[in-house]
Amino acid sequence: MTEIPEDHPRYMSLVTREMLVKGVNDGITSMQGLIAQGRGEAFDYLIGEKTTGTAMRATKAAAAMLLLAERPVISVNGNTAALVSKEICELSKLIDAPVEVNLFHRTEERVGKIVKRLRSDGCITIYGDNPDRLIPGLSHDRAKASSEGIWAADVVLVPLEDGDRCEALIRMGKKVITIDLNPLSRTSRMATITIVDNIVRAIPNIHAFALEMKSMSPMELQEIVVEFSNAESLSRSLEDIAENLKKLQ
Ligand code: PTJ
Repeated sequence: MTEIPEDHPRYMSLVTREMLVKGVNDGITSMQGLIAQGRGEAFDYLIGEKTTGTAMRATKAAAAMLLLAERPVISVNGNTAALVSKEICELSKLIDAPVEVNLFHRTEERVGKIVKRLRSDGCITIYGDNPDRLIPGLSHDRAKASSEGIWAADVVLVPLEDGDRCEALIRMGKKVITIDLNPLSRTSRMATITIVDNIVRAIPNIHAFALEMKSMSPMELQEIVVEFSNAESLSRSLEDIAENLKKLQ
């Protein structure tokens, strides 16, 4: 890993890059994952590399939806595992949600390595290495799911998701929460709740909200969810970008 000086103005962004390069070298992240990160970085730059108020409100609604869920599941791909494996395991324990490894560019070897990483980072129930169902309407390995995991879930947290699979999960009647820096992506538009933020900031924020709201009544949580509109939140995210750009002119 290249050592990044802590006083570099874009320290976090550069460290994130290094984590993904390490993910590729460790056989966890796909090469395509580096390209996906590049696109994410461009949008992160546009939103100012910080969590906006809009993203914070979406994060709060997501935490409320996860706390209300009967069978929440956290889907993990190669980028998520490289960037926030420990944080995912902490969230999984807090909200009592199993994790499922689900890859777009699936190889059994990579699934195995991600499962191993998640286990060593403290995840307890991990699905994905033995899928026994296929999500209807999806050709391709990304349709593979576990009957005890994503297949049976009512709410799925799927960071950095593929638009088609997000749509297929919604068609199955599931609620989908995604984290995607691109407010224009198909996934962002299809999801029930989109958090337009970097996954390295968003997962700890979901954890903090879930911890704070754990003692709220189902009615209070429901109110937070009902007040949230994904379409409005996405259009606010675009306004955030426009305002940030104006400041830079
Ligand atoms: O590990 P695999 O095989 O499942 O593959 C994972 C990737 C991410 C390569 C795959 O799902 C893919 O190709 O995704 P896309 O279609 O490129 O979508 C990724 C989305 O995530 C894009 O809209 C990016 O802007 C966004 N993104 C990238 N990095 C981050 C991000 N969003 C939040 N935080 C990031 N760090």
